[in-house]
Amino acid sequence: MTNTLYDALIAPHAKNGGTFLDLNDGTTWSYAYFVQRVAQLAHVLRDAGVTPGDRIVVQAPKTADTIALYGAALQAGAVFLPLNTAYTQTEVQYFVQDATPSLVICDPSRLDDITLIADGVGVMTLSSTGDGTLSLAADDKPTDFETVARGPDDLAALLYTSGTTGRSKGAMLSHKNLLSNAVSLVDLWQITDQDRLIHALPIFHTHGLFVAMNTSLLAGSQVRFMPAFDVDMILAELPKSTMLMGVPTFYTRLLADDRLDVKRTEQMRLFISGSAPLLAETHTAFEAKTGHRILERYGMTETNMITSNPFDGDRIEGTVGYPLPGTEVVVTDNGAPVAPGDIGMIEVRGDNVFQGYWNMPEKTAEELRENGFFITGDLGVAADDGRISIVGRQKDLIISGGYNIYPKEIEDVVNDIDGVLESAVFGVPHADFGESVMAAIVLEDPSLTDTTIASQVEPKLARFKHPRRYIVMDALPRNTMGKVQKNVLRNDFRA
Ligand code: MCA
Ligand code: AMP
Repeated sequence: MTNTLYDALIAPHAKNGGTFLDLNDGTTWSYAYFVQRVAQLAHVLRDAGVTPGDRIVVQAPKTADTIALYGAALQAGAVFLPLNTAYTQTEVQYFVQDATPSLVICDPSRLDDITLIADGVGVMTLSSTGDGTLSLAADDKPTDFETVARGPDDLAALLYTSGTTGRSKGAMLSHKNLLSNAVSLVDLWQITDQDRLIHALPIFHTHGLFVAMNTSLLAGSQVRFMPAFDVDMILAELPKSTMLMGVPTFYTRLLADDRLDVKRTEQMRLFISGSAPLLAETHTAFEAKTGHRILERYGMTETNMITSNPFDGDRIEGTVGYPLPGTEVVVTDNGAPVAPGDIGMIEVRGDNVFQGYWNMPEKTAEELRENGFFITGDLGVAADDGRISIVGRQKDLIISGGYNIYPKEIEDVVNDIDGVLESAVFGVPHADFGESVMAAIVLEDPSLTDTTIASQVEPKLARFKHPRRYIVMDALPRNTMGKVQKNVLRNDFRA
């Protein structure tokens, strides 16, 4: 029985006694134990009625069992659908209705909330202390499981990414999409079983789940698995580790600490940054303090990683490097390639590119060309030698601390409030998060206050999407076509 990802990432470790996860409580999971735990959880999934191709929705804390659950979903032939733990009940309800999973897994503290919206679907719990119903059920299960056959084109995961229309779209990722990218990255970044990765990212996004965990599993490296980002903890682990993957906020926060220096980072082999633009000044300051040049790479949920600065060779600040092996990148104007040095739309094709949006054939057709090129919405420039720089975004998107925030989703919620005529949500520079969310609003009812508006937005949207400031205006700035000029708002309120 073959199963593309399971066979490459998990099965080879059945007899590997080396450490896989090094946890906060001082305990470790060997690779061999991980393989057994994956099998136990696969039994629980099957007993809960999960059949091959079924989606399982997972809004769970970052624990070793959550990673094993990802492995179990692969082994049982299911489609793993992780969700940001910050999502509210309203947000989760949309994903459950859209993806029609056969099982939902959540933190015990959310059980009542989630059961209410799960619409008859089974709900199990996974807690950070190991006493959720899923983990307890797994404890008694056999430690082997007959792997379900899955081919390269079968779906392995469904990751939601917001859209400019305000409705989140489920990106369908196949076994081949995920494996091909992991193989390229392990090769390019020269990851081996001698590496020890500091893992402080969340595991519900491409970066922390696929870029970090799939590469570690493929290479058999050790993972110092932290529940969340914490400067003290990372500084303590640097002398014992070889790699760190982070969003730019990780690096600006580390830089602000005097304990970061050459000596502390001597053992480190590679610092990787992605998910948001790394400022050239962060790159330069990091090198000055540690002697390491951060390797910046570029990717998307729909495409996995697209480009990377070289491991050997120049890591140039402000650029995202070259297309990964097997990945084609073109910079276009309406689909036609532009000359090197000219700005255009970044388009990408390769085994890494997703299968389309779940239940949204029209959206898929708009963004994924028949010739296989995916239109990223990012504007870039290719140098003569093919090195890519991102210079802007055509899509209306804010990236705050590595989380993507689509203004339309917030505007829809604000506009729904009685007494609000219209709104425009935009990003302004923020020293810690890169960008931060602001909302310009035009009121019908002048007595409406910021606090009333915020109190109506907050239960509906995850905390990181909440506008940090509301600005009341008489009218939104518009161009002659009537389109709201967000660049004007950004300029006026950047300070
Ligand atoms: C937390 N808060 C945020 C964010 N994170 N607000 C805006 N943007 C954020 N990213 C809120 C908290 O709810 C809290 O609210 C307040 O800000 C301060 O929290 P703090 O403790 O400072 O935050 P933190 O818990 O330290 O988190 C910051 C973080 C975290 C470490 C940067 O956001 C993070 O891990 N980001 C990584 C995201 C990521 O993995 N992105 C990859 C996407 P209150 O005011 O209530 O206190 S995958 C992707 O983009 C593609 C494929 C790619 O290329 O990788
Ligand atoms: P997501 O929708 O979460 O997959 O985020 C993908 C988006 O993050 C891309 O389309 C880019 O706009 C942005 N992104 C990812 N990596 C980088 C990077 N290194 N520099 C600039 N933007 C990036």
